[in-house]
Amino acid sequence: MRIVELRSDTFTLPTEEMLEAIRHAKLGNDGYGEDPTVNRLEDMAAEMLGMEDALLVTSGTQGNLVSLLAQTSPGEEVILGRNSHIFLFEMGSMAFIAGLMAHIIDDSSGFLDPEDVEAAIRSDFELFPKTSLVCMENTHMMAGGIAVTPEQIKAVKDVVEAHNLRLYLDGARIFNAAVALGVDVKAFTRNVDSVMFCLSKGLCCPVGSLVVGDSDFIKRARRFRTMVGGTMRQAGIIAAAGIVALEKMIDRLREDHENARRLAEGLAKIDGLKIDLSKVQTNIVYVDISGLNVDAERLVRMLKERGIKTTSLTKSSLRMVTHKDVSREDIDYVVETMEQLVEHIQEKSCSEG
Ligand code: TLP
Repeated sequence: MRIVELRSDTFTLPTEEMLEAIRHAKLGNDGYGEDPTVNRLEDMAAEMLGMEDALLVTSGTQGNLVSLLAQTSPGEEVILGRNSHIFLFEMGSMAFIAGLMAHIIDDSSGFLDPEDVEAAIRSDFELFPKTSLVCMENTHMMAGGIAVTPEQIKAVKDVVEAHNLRLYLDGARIFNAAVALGVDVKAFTRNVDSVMFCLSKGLCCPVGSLVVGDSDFIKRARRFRTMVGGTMRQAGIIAAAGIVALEKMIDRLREDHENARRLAEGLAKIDGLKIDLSKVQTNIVYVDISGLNVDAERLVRMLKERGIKTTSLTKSSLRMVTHKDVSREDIDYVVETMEQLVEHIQEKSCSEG
């Protein structure tokens, strides 16, 4: 049976070239700053993003955490989207570990409205917590993987700067955003103070993310990485694949976007399925199944029986994520299978009703 893995782009397997690079990587103790491959990857990342320095971390979640720790103090408030990964999917670490208050605002469109940000910033009143940081996400995962534009980031930056705050970008899929909008990644990063991006998603590395920003911030982030047990030793094993990712794997994200578009357009034609095609800009497709008489978890199981692996992040929608290990033929198989399944579900609910 054909297996199509659409649960996440974190399922991508490393390329042969990555495995070769890992095999031949020059290694040292990164806890002493002596792994030449890690140092090279960190320099490359800083340069590509147009910032002073970078830090290799184990995951996007760890990168977000050390970034928050390095730019805030306990008891302070962070403004971020209600649907952001940091708020929804990181075990509340911003409160549990960093001692921060989350001031959540609307991000259903994928970006933050500068007026909402302005309104959420606390005035300098002695009973209020101090606002210290604003976080954005690009691409915005829960908003359909939409690419936030450099202008939308700049508009928030203007507000943030006027209040002497810092702007942080969870750029787990920032290269997807750059490819989708046809801009250099620096177009996003020139208007933020700090950023995290993942090597382990569409870029296909087995593990790793990078935190990037000014040298003082990275120095602080490095200490917090130690605190959360993130100091790795011969981490050149990870960095070697990361170097291949940055050199070779960015342009091909376009294919993932084309496949997501093909998938979305194919599924949108099926009666009972709804897809907001305007939001399908990168490699993520959300399928609204509220028009079918079936709950999302059941549909996920039915698809799995046919080799198609998806997730349901809500009761009435499925998420499908394209990546290197999903081909155009796989997409066509998913559309055909879904057509048959939906027909079956509708026949069943007619005969039951
Ligand atoms: N997202 C994962 C899951 O956690 C939901 C996925 O499959 O999409 N920021 C954003 C925007 C993310 O989407 C993710 C991972 C992270 C941070 C965390 O990265 P990791 O998984 O490396 O900790």
